Amino acid sequence: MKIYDKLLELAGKRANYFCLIDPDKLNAEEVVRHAKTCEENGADGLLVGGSLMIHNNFESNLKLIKENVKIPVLIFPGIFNFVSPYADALLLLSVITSRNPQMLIGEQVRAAPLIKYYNLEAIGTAYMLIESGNNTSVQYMSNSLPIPHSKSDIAVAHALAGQYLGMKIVYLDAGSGAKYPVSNEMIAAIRENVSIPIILGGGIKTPEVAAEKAIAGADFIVTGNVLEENCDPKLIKEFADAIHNIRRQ
Ligand code: 1GP
Repeated sequence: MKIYDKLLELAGKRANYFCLIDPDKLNAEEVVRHAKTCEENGADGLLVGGSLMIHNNFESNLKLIKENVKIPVLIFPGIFNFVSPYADALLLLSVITSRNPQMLIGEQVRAAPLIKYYNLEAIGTAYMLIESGNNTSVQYMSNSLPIPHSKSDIAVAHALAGQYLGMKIVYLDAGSGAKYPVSNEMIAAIRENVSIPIILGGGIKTPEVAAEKAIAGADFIVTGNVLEENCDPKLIKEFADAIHNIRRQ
């Protein structure tokens, strides 16, 4: 079964929980422990990626993660040389809120031949950056303006454009370490207008807020920062339980 079909199946049943792991911030031992702790406490999948690569350990850490968990491992390529065969799939992001051609198509063209070479499943992703109270790494690194926090109509138009262009998933991101997450109103407005699954991340710090976002219509809730310094099994379980409680049937 393709990973995308699996994601559709999961999204049809309930809201789901993804943990984001930045391989650059963890050594080999830490990355295995972190990935296993996420799986054992209810994560439905792992996103692996980040905005910078300082330690040149992306591929070795990704391989270790893949060898140690059974849940889907998806590359979340903050940097487009993050293409590797040691993943179940790759979210091929186009930053559709950007007007920087390199982020819209340039980086994808660089990545595409390698994706084919590795026969990696690529999931075309309409990546939308939403203003979140501070200038986030992704905003700075992609040289892109985010959509203003309160402009749900602009966000809906972007999500619709992504869907009509054939993208398979919307990733609504306030950016890692956002001061505040994407609003419930914006999530609900997008949910009402598009049928493809919605991944939601950026600034999710408590299980209660994660549940709110799932109720508003997000199919996959991502946490990164909140577990980065302390990969607390109890907190992961609380996130997973709160999110899984939101059923779709
Ligand atoms: C960032 O959506 C992710 O792209 C996760 O954000 O690190 O703030 O949880 P946080």
